[in-house]
Amino acid sequence: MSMKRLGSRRAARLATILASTLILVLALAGVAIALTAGNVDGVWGDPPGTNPQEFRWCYAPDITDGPAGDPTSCSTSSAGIQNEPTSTLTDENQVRYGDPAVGFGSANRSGFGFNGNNDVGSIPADTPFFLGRFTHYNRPIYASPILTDISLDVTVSGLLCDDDSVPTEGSTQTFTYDITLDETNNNPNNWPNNTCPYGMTVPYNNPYGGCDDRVTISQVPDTEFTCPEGVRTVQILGFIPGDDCELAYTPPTSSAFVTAESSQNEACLWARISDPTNPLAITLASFEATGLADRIVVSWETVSELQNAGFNLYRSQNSYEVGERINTELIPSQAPGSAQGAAYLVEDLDVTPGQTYWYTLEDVEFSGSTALHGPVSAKVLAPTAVTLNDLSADSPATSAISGWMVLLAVGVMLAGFVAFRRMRTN
Ligand SMILES: [Ca+2]
Ligand SMILES: [Ca+2]
Ligand SMILES: [Ca+2]
Ligand SMILES: [Ca+2]
Repeated sequence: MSMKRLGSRRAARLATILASTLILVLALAGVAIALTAGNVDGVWGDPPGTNPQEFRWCYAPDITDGPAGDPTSCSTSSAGIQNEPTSTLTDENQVRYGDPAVGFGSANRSGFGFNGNNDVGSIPADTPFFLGRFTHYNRPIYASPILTDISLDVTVSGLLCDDDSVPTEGSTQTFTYDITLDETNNNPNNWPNNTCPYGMTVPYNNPYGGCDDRVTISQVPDTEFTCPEGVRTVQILGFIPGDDCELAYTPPTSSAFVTAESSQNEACLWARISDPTNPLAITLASFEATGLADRIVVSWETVSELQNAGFNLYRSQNSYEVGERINTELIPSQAPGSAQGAAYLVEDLDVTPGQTYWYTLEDVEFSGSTALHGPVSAKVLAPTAVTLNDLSADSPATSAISGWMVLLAVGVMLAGFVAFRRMRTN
C-alpha cells in the first residue's frame, strides 16, 4: 500500500516537472520564432540617359535621425565610391545630378540619399520594419536630360531564419528596387489650367520654388532566400514621410512620395520579410467614382482578399493630396482571408454640385500594413430644375452598403452607370 502511494506521488511530481518543462519549451519557442536582420546598406546603380558631366555617386555621414545633407566625397566615374575606400556600409549613399541653378559643387546638385538601418534586429515574418531613410535633395538645377529612374540595390546582412539558422543562400542578400522621378517643370504657367500636377509647396520664383516632383518606388524582381519555415524576400511597403518616421510604423505607406522644390524631403522606407507569394495587399479588379446629381458613387471590386481586414476611403478636392477619411469605421472585408473577391459601393452625399472630388482607397491588412489605390475622380453634376428640390434635403455624411445589397445595387444601377460614365471628368 505504501509502495503504491509513493509511486503515485512520484508520478505526480514527474508530471509537474514535465508540465513546467513543456511550458518553458513553449515559451522559448515563442521567443525564437522570429527572423533576424542586421545592417542594411543601399547602393545606387547606373542612371539611364543622364548627362555624365552632370552626374555623381557620393557618400555622406551616417545620421540616423535625419538626412546627411552635403556629400563627403563624390565620383563622376565610379559607383564603387559608395562603399570604398573611406566610405562605409553604414553611411548614407547618394546620387547627385544636374547643373546647380544656385551655387556650385555636388552639394548644390539635386539627388537622392539612402541610409539603411544599421541594426534591424529580431522581427516576425510579415511585420513592418524600418529599412532605411530616403531623402530627395530637391535643389534647383538645369539638367539635360533629366533623371527619370535609377536602381537601388539594398543589401541586408546578418539574415537568420526563425530557428536562427543561416538561409540556404547565405546570410547576406541583395534586394533591388527601382526609384522613378517625375521631375516636373517648376513653372505652373506651363501646366494646363496653371495647375502643377502634384501641387506646389514652395511658391514659384520665391526665388527657386515651383511645382513639386514625385518619387515612386517599386520592387523588380524579388530576390528570394530559403529558410526551414519557407521562402522569403524583403518586400517594400512604401514611403512614410516625416522626420521621426523611423521611430514607429505609422501607416499609411505609399509607393509614391511627393517632394517640394528647393527642399530636403525626407521619408522612411518601411519593409517586411515575407513569403514572396504573400500579396502585399488585396488585388483590385476595379475602382471607380461616378458623379450623380446629388452624390458620388464610389465602387470597387476585388479579385482576392488574402490578407485584407478592410478598407478606408479618403476624399480630396485635388489629385495630389489623399485628403480626409470619409468612413467613420473601417469598411470590413466581405471576404476576409479569402482567395475570392467581393464588390463594394459607398455613396458620398457630403458633396457640392459642380465640384470635382478625388477618392483614394486604402486597404488594411491583418498585420496593420496598408496600401493606397487611386485616386479616381468624379464631378458632382450641376443641378438642374428636376433636382433642385432634392438639394434642400439633409445629406447624411456617408452611407456604406455591403454584401448582397451591393450586388443588387450594382446590378440595378448598371444601366445608369453606362449613361453617366460618359459625363465623368478624368
Ligand atoms: Ca557607403
Ligand atoms: Ca546606416
Ligand atoms: Ca526638382
Ligand atoms: Ca519640379
